[in-house]
Amino acid sequence: MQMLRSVLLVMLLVLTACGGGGAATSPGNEYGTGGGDSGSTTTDGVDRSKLASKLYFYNWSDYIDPAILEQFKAEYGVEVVVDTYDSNEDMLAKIRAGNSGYDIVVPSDYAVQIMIAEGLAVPIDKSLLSNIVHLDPNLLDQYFDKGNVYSVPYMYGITGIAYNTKFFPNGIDSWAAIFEPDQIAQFAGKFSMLDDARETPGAALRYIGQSLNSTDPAALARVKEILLAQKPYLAAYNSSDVNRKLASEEYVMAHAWSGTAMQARNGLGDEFSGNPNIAFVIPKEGGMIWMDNLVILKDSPNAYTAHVFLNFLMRPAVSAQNTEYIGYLTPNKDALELISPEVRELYAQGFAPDEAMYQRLEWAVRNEGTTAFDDLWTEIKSR
Ligand code: SPD
Repeated sequence: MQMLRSVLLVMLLVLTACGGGGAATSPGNEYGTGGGDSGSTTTDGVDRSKLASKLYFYNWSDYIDPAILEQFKAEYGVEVVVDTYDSNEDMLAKIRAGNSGYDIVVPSDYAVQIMIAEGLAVPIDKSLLSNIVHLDPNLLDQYFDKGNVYSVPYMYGITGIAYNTKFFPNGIDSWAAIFEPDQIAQFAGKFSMLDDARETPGAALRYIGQSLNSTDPAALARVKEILLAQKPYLAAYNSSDVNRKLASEEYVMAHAWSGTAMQARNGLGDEFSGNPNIAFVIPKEGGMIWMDNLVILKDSPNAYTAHVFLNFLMRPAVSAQNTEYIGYLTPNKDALELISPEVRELYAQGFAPDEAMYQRLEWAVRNEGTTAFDDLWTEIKSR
């Protein structure tokens, strides 16, 4: 982990220049068939005759620049149809039911572990992913998919508190600001927590000095008390439009992903304008670091086309454009040099981790005991 931390730090602070460019050069392996364009393998290595006319992408909301989908369609003639979800658990429930019709999903780390264990993912054919060379090797081969047999990283980020400096002129440094009744009463109905079985109990666990992976019954009992005491003051458990509600000042703060905070700060394309008062912090007690990954489903109807799309997303110019739009952190080392100075400046202001922050970040893992979080979350939500 130390190694990963150091490399990420170097990437973000020094932004080492690496090679760029990147038209796909993959061979046209046998991999499913599609009903789309006619033609044959061209200089980019893609066999047009095997492309489907549509690709079904099940992704988190506000997590891809729509212009990238237009570029893909213009180049390959494939329409990418996007449906969205707001938690790993919602995505998994839909996929487990089978015949979802989706080709690609974007599980976080621990959810990749679940998908592999449950046989929901197909092995990636790396001979179709010539652009994988642009990914930072230190962000590959993670604990949830050793060897990247089933997944490739899409974006990573951190979870903390996004807040409006107008209402918090002295900043925020502790989870107490969002959990303690005597501090939140004045902001009743004006803040949210993530609607997420791992994130929200995880934040409360860190607040009481525990690992966010702890399933110790006494710790979870305390977490339940904290979350139930907080609930009457919450506007909502919300993982979908926190960016918009922070930007419009309907919320004064929110438990949020770093990219959500960046979108609230910078706006999101033509969808809404940003608010320069938005800041982001990982509280002193710590928060979550996570990685979202591209996975092709076992029952994907268009696996060849899915690989072509993954390879397209890994082009440095495409990844940089996407990163700039959605505000998260790219694992593409050759995209980093293309990120604007404005976004890099916000990274330096806390929207990306620095060395001190890394000391208090933790990954969520999946094991036999972590089903306790699903039970706890069901109970909290039902109260
Ligand atoms: N709006 C896109 C949000 C993606 C967040 N995924 C990470 C979840 C980690 N628990």
